[in-house]
Amino acid sequence: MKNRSRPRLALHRFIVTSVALSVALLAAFIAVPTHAQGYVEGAVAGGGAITGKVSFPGTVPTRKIIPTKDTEVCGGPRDEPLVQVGPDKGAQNVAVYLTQVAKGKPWPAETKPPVLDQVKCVFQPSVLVMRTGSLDILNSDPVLHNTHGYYGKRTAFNLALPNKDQRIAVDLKRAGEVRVDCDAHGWMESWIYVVENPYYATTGADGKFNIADVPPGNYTLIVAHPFTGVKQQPVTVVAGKPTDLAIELKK
Ligand SMILES: [Cu+2]
Repeated sequence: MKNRSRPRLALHRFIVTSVALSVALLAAFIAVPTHAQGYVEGAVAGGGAITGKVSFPGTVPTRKIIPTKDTEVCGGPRDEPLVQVGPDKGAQNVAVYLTQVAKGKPWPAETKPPVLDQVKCVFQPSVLVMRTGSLDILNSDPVLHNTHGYYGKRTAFNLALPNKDQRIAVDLKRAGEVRVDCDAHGWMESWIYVVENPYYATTGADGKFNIADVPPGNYTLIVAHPFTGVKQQPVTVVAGKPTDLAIELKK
């Protein structure tokens, strides 16, 4: 009997060792620093700016929102514009950012993590651009929000925030698009674009943006909005000059 049990013991040890090794390997992967690798910060010689205006021509599309609960906080039925468009057709809250930049200006000094707030059952902001790392989810309402973020179909975070002024930090570990819903209020939606380099902006109320200190060269500018999706635009930056773009948002 003893002899028979030995191979079993050996097998058992092998399994235990393998599991321990796998856990150690997994831990090594998880321990990767939260900020994206690959972008090199440094001084920019002869940098140029990318400036421009994003406009949305035509009729502003709307959707009907009919809150079915918490109406004392969330409000009543209404039509909400799907794009925030100003008087000169300028589209607000559009994310613009460069992809695949190997090196360039340093990231801005970090003070506090960005905040995704929930006010009267609406996410604020509706579009957020940030680097990988910490994001504060805040509930400014006296009702439960169940804030649920996704990279594609995969959950990035899923938080119940039952109390007013409750704040929970989450960690967005990789670049990409994160859609945020509220499982308690079906109409709530926000988009976070997690970027790999500091060349990004969101458009202001006039639709304008400015991305400064870009090293001369050819780039791809991403223009992203929840309604129109993600579009790419080639852009060439010349030393010391602004490159001005007129971008039309189209569905
Ligand atoms: Cu909610």
